[in-house]
Amino acid sequence: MANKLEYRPTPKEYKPQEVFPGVTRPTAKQPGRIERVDYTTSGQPKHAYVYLPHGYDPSKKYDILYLMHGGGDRADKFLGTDDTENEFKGTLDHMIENGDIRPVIVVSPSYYPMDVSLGGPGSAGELVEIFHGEFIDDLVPAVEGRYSTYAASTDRAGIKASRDHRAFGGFSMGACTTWWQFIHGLDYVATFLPLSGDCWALGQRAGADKPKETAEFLAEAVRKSGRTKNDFRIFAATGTKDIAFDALDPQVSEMKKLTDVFDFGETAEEGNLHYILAPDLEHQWGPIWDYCYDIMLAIYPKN
Ligand code: FER
Repeated sequence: MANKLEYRPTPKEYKPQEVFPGVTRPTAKQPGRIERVDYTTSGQPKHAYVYLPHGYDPSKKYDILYLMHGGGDRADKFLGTDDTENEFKGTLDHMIENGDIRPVIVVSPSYYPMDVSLGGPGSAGELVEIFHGEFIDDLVPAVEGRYSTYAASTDRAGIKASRDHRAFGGFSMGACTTWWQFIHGLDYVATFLPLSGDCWALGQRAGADKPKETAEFLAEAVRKSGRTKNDFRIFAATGTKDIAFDALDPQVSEMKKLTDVFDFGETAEEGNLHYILAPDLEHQWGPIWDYCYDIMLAIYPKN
């Protein structure tokens, strides 16, 4: 019987270590690298940061995980850049170096326009709702056209055929983006990581106000897509002191009841709906990186 999926903090030795008083450095011996990918969406210049594992080999195929930041953040938030130290990037390096997971590509985009003077929708709530269009039309072609994933082509057919090797997640408004991606883009992504954020399809914080209706809306999106319960996996996570707890927790409880679509599993191998609830943790990046560590262990075991 596989282990129950539950909160475990990132190992201390995976985090940047102090080398001089007040100075920390990443410690992996074989670090991956971060590259910036530029693309255009609706005439607007955009970029995303891409983590390539150490020894990245374009003749091999890699699973890919897209991770979206929260409200007010930028594309460099999840992974940092090649010039900035980032705790989660160091954790990825260690996980891959130690063989905890297989090498994967991780992408950190943004739903914000880079140049706000060009106009377009403004609020995070509006931007996360439409991001799924940019994802399929512009971001995935830019990234997966340049790096070697399971997408044999980056037209819709190629992205659809490789969906089992593509995951999308995010923190807070990035979780909101993830639920929208689930609603509109099940054909292109198979694994979803909504971290500390509820689904706003029926209004802001509808997970709190309308949990039953929100769960039903998500179930109906699956039924309409023609996909079945074996075609996707959700790994949701939050902390009991997180501001998203009061919204995400009731939403997940209601989703568990809709058993024609959602199948709650205690371990990563059972079911399609998973939920990590961390005692006392708040709406912060440290816990989010821990949830990513826990979930990546579950979804990218070394073959
Ligand atoms: C949530 C709690 C908080 C959530 C989003 C937030 C999408 C965003 C907060 C912020 O950007 O300040 O459940 O769900």
